[in-house]
Amino acid sequence: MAQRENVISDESKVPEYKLPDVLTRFDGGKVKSAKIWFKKQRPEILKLFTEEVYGKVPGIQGISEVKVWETSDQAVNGLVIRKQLSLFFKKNDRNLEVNVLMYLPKTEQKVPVFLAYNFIGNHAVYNDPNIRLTESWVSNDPSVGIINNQVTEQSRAIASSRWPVDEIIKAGYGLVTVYYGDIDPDKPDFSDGIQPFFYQKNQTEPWENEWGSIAAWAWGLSRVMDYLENDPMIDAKKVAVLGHSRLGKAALWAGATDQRFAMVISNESGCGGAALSRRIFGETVRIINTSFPHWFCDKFKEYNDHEDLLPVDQHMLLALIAPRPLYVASAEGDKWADPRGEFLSAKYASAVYELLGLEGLPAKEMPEVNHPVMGTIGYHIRSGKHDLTLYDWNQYIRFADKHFKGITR
Ligand code: GTR
Repeated sequence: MAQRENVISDESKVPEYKLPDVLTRFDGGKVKSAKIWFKKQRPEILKLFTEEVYGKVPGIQGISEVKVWETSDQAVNGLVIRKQLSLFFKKNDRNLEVNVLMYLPKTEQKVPVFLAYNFIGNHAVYNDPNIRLTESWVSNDPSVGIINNQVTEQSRAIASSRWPVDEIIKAGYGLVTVYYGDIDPDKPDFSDGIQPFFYQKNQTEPWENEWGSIAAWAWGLSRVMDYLENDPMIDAKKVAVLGHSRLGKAALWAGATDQRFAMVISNESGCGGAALSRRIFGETVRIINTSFPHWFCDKFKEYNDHEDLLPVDQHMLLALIAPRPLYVASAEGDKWADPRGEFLSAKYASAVYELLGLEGLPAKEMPEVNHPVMGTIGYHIRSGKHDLTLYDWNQYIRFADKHFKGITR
């Protein structure tokens, strides 16, 4: 667990800081047109995040094989389609299996979907005995029968409060979910998961500027997207990539690196996600790099206690999502993730949306608790603690209705 003492949790203690301006070129000029943004500024910002923060993907690896385990139209009392399949990645003697679970509304039309990683395994998201149990490494939790890093029946549906499948389906969306540890087990060791696929002889971990786990998870979301583009039931032009907390960081990086994601949703992603690093409020670069030394590229550690030296800050990550709809959410009781830093980041990213002729975030000041605002950027801070709740999902559904269906509620 990260050390939570001696961190700034009081607004008056936030030091003065100067953010890099997202529309100022690194050679000092101003970005005044969409063309310069897309041709010059955006690639430079993307490169800096790649080289200094999340790390480079070292090579290309596509899906080697797809195995569909089942497509049932009898899920949820016969009202919903459940599809389970595995994506296999193979190279030399390596084989990685990524399990995909989908719940889709019954319709002849291709459906828009939310694509999101889960934390414990697909079987934990919904009360359905037909979901395959993950065989991947999972963080131990004896209270729910996760022992020797393997899940058991006891952990079925334990995360179901985070996955309101019925509401998602009723609104006309599908849910596509994957256990994030299928791509890279969340531990400070690079002997398993996807990274070793790219090692040269005798290499045991990624090089200094190569991917940490967040970039690997983001890469995995793109590979799931490769599959979704070929699934006749899915409207691949309407895939909203969503993630909570560390998986929100991964969703943002996936959205930045892969423009096929039509919408990006960050639920309480905090440090290294939506929150501004220079505020050093709550979790800081040093703290995150110490508690989770495997999440970012090694190079990022050079900015421990030196956030001011970062050539970028997280509002510039959010700006990379433009012109696509972006939602950033915070929780009042989640100071660790710096709600105000997440709001400000969304606000400063707006400059790029506005340059592109879109409404960015329709709020200059932080909105009140439980008062969502939705332009092309959406934001809310809800009451309660660090979690992914039905309240959050209801806003994401409204946001998707607005941008995918043109419906305002
Ligand atoms: C915390 C970490 C956060 C956030 C969170 C989570 O311990 O400090 O950055 O990622 O975990 O993923 O739940």
